[in-house]
Amino acid sequence: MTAAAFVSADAIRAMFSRAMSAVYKSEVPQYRALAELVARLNREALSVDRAIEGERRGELDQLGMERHGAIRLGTPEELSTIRRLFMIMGMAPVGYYDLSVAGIPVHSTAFRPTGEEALRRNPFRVFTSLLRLDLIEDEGARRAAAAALARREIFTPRCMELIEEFEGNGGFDETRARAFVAAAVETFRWRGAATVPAEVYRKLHSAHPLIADVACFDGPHINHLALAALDIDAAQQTLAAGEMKPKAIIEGPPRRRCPILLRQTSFKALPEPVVFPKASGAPAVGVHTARFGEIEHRGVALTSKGRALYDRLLAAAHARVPIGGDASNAMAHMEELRRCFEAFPDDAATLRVERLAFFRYSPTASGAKWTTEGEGPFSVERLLQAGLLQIEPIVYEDFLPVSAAGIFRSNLDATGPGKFSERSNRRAFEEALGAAVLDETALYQEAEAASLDASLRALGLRGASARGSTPRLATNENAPKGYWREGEQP
Ligand code: OOG
Ligand code: NI
Repeated sequence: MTAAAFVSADAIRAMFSRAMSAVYKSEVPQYRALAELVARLNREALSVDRAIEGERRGELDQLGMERHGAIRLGTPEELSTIRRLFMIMGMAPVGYYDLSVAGIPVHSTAFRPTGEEALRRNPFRVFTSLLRLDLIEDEGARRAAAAALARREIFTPRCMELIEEFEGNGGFDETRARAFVAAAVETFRWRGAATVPAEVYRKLHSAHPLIADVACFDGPHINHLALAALDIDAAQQTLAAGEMKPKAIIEGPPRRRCPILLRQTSFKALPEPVVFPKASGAPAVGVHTARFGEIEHRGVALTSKGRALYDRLLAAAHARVPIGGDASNAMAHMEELRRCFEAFPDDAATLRVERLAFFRYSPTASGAKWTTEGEGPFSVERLLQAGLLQIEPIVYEDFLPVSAAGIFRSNLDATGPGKFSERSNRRAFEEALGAAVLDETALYQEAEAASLDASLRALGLRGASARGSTPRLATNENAPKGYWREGEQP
């Protein structure tokens, strides 16, 4: 079969996310209700505020598509096969998240598309966690969990066959792509039956609720999907006023004119019936609480400097007004957060000049007509001032460990230990994965540099360097009219 007849990874990912959405809506009716609510609020936001529409033009066609989902795996083998499975959908592991510092015994990555065009076609990504039994004190629980995990096979034989076939041939035709999506969805379905007796479930649950969630079932059920809300504060208020109770606070930065990183909220996980096997007699019935629905709103990606400032301000707000166990001081916390973030510049120009955030450069309409005849010298600053070059934010496509821990915590029906002693183990994670995770900041950096490079070429300013590196600009010799002075390089 020729490469031309292969279905694209983007198309397979789109099929997969649509299939997951349909399955999850049928399994969790509250999620269907959330999707309807978010769609209505987004329509309202668009009709009252045309400016938002303009701002988000690039996002509109994917507004109703799920932005992400999350799964939790039990073994290194599961993680490495998941990497092969998501690769087929054009999703690569980006970033390492250590959640043990927040008392969650997992470490994680996000499988996601990395190209601009791929993200635009279908943004679906999967936050993927690997359980860390090494952090569990209770040896009995650790052993019971490991034994249950060793017995399970989370991929169907057909799914494994198709993964191998894909790797051998380099692609899928339409029929195989459909068969693959159907087989992949099987892995993430909900199982209403536990694989261990109720006593074992309770034992694992009391060691940590996450262990029970991962080790007592035959597969890594998708535990939530997330939709994009144009106005996440309005969505939070609407949820709070209705039947679907949201978590106490929106995770991430406060509301701003210039949104940064990622803000998230969710309705809380619901207790669902589970059947437990019994050595003799009728199976026992119990409940398990794991699955929920989430809303997200994304802003500009931050540089390492911007991210350090974000982390510092967030930590300050959490230190000054910690959210209590019952979250009764959520309002005071949000107010403190807003106050702390006054120190974070809130306009695109300052964010760019201070190198706090990443921007995409493009020539303006007048830039397109512009020639360098009789002009010069130029710098990025002057091209922006002269209205020849323009910027737009590069959207943050990743996750935030403190926020993720907050989401985990509000959806576990018990509070675990405060935190594990900080033992991040990226090496073990990457060994299990069978690959290194990509560095998210480098991806944004490259996207920014490539856009500047292409813009300078379009403006006829020669000497811009090859893609991917910081442009090295022309000197006097090879740029007769428009040129860059050494000291003015961006
Ligand atoms: C994942 C929680 C993290 C997010 O949006 O930050 C997450 C989980 O509960 O398994 O999805
Ligand atoms: Ni999430």
